[in-house]
Amino acid sequence: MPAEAALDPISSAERERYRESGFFVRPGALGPGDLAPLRAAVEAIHARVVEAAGRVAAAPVERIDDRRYQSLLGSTVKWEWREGAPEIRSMEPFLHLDARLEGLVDDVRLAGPARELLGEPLALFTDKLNFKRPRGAPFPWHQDTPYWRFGCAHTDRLVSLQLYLDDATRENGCLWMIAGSHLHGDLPVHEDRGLLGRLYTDVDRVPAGERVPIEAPGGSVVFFHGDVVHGSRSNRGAGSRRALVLTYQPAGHPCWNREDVRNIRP
Ligand SMILES: O=C(O)CCC(=O)C(=O)O
Repeated sequence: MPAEAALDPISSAERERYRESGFFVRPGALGPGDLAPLRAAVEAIHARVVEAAGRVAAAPVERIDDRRYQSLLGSTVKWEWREGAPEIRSMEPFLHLDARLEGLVDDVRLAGPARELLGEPLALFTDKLNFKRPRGAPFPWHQDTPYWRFGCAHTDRLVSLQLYLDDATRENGCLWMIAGSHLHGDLPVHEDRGLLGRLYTDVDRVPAGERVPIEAPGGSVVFFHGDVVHGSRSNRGAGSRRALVLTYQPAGHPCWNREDVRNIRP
């Protein structure tokens, strides 16, 4: 974190947007000087994971809903949907693989607004790294809360953010949000889509809400509620659309599906 990083308190407009729509965006919250080392760090992780997958003793690839998953380097790696593609779609957790990335969790530009939204000291809940390479698959509409409910009793006290490492556009598969969808609790899902597929929201059966593409430059941060319906389309661009996803919870709780507690430094 650069020494000059300082909390920019959330405005009443941002608070209202979060309350009414379930999200707000801070364009360019991190600058180019922050992004270059972060991009290098995530590419180093990608290379290490691909290398680990090629080892004879690597954990086997498992299939859920015919998608490829693999436990590598202490992370659950989801491979790109195209059969055989040696590209990571997303992996969770990932912060333990690089100290520069791990320190980001305390950065006031990320944790500060989350702390203001929750109104209490924070701990990390979970961390995910999404690569979305060119031709990377869409992320179907979904809410995060139903996924986390297995293993968390305080899903109403979580705040997530997505930090774009690259400029995000409709073409390269920016995030989309359905404004106000967080106000309705658990929404209908596609029961016939398999084990994880049944966590995808059936948007034809949810209350109407504006579908908002979050087009924003690299370094922008989207803060969002665990119940807001969100997703992304495939990457039709020539470059990656990489992003870090962090979720915070009240201090003192262990990370999701883990035993360690990672409190945020004030
Ligand atoms: O980054 C994306 O395309 C969407 C990711 C997402 O919604 C998730 O990781 O839960």
